[in-house]
Amino acid sequence: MANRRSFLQSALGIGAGLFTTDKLLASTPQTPAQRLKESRSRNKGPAFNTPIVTTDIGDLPYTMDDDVKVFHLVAQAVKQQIGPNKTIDAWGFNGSAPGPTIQVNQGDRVRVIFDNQLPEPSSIHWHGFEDQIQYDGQPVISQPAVKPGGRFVYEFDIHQEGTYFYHSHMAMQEMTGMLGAFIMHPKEPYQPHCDKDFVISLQEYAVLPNNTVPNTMSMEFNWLLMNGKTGPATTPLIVRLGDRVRIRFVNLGMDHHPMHLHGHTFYVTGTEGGRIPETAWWPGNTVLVGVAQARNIEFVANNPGDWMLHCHLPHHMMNQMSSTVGKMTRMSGIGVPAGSDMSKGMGMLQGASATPLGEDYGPSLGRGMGIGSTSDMATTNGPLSEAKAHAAMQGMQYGSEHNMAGMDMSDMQSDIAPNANDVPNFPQDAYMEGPMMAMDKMVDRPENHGLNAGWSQYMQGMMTFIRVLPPDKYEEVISRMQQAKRANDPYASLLNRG
Ligand SMILES: [Cu+2]
Repeated sequence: MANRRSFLQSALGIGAGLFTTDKLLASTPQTPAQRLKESRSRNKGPAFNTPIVTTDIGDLPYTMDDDVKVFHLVAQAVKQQIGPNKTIDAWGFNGSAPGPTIQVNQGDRVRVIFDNQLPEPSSIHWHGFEDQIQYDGQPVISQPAVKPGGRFVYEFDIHQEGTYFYHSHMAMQEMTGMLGAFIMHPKEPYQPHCDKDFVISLQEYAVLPNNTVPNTMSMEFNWLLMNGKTGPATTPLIVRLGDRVRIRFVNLGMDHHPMHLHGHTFYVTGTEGGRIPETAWWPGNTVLVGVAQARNIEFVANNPGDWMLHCHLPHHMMNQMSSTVGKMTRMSGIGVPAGSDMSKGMGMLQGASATPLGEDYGPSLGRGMGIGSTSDMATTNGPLSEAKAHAAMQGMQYGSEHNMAGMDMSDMQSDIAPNANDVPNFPQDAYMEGPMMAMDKMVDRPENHGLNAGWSQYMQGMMTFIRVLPPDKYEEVISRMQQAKRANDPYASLLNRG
C-alpha cells in the first residue's frame, strides 16, 4: 500500500514542479513494472517527465553552477559511422552528427558554452527559442561570428516547453551535420503520461559511393539518416506491449519526410511550437515533417510485433542512391552488364577521361561544372578511380561474404525468375534489395535480438523498427541491453529504471 499511496501522491502532482527528472526518478518507490502497469491501466501516470532517449546519439551532460545548468557544446569535425562500412567526414558536436540532445526543464536557467573547433567561423541558432536577440546565433547580425578556436556563451531562461533544436545558421554547415535536439520538459508533465519518449533527427547527405565527404551543394541525396544512422544500422525503438509512446521527429535538411508507422494509429500532439491542446490532436499513421519543423506523435503500443517506422518517400528507403552509378542489376542474360565485379560489371569504379566519373573530373552530384569546364577541379569528393575507391572502402573488403569491392553479382540470381529479362521494367534502376544485401551480423546489437534472420536485406535508408515486445521478450531484450554495459548508452535513462 505504501507504493500505492506514493504513486497517488505523484499522480496528483504533489510537489511535482519542484523535482528534476533525475531526482524524481531516484525517489519514486515503485518498481518499473508497477509503474508501467499503473500508467497503462490509468492512462494518467506518475507526475514526472519521462527522460528522452535519442537512439544512436545520446545526451549532452551538464554541470550545475549554483542554479544554472551549464552545457559545453563543441563544434568539430567528426567521423560519423552512418552504416556498415560507411563512415563519413561530417561536422557535428561533441563527437557526433547530429550532436547530442540537450534536455532541460521549463523554468531552468541554462548556459551553453560554445567552442568552435572548426576551421571557419560559426555560431549556434536556437531554433524556436523566444530568446534575447544577442543569443539568437546569427553571425554579425545578432552576435560576432565565433572564429576558429573562439568561444561564445549563450544564456537562457527556459519558459517554453516542447521539442526544439540547435543548429549552425550557416547553410553549408547545416548540410554537413550541425544540428541537435533541444528538449524542454514541461513544468506540469504532459497528460496522459508516456512510458517511452524518443527523439529522431532526420537528415540526408549526398556522398559519392567511394567517398567520405558530404557534398553540401548537391540536391541529390543518396544517404537518408535517422539519428546519424541509415537502415539497417539504425537502432530500433524498444517498447513494452501496452506502453504509451511519444516520438519526436526533428527535420533540419533539404527534404520533407512523410514519417510512417506500421500497425498503429497515432495522434500528432506537438509541433516545433510546443504542445498541441488535446482537442486539436489529429490521428494518422503518417506525419509530414517539413524542413525546420518538429512533430511529436503519441500512441499506445498495443499491437505486438516488429513494426517499421520510416520515411515513405521511396527514394528515401534506399542507400547509395545515385544517378551516376547506373543500373544496379543482375546476371540474367544477354545485354545486362552484370555478373562480374563492381568495376567491370557496373563501371562505377572506372575512371575513363572526360566521363562523369573520370579521373580528371569531379563527379556530379551537384559539384561538377560541366565536361570540359575550366572550373572543374579535383576535390576531396572525387574522383572515382578503383585504387582510390578501394582505399576509401577498406571496411568493405572483409572476408568473402561481404567483399563488395570484388563482389560477384551472380550471387543475386537466386531469387530471380528465369524469364525476368522478358518482363518490362526489369531490372529496375538501383534494384538493391535481396539476399545479397543482408547484413544482420554487421549490425548486430542487443536491440536486434530475435528479429527474423535476413531482416536487414529489406531495411535501408530512413528506416527503423519500433519493436512492440510482450513482457517476456521485452525483459529479455532489456536484459541484453543492460549486460552490454555500453559507454554513454543512449538508452541509459531507460535501463537505469529497471
Ligand atoms: Cu524522406
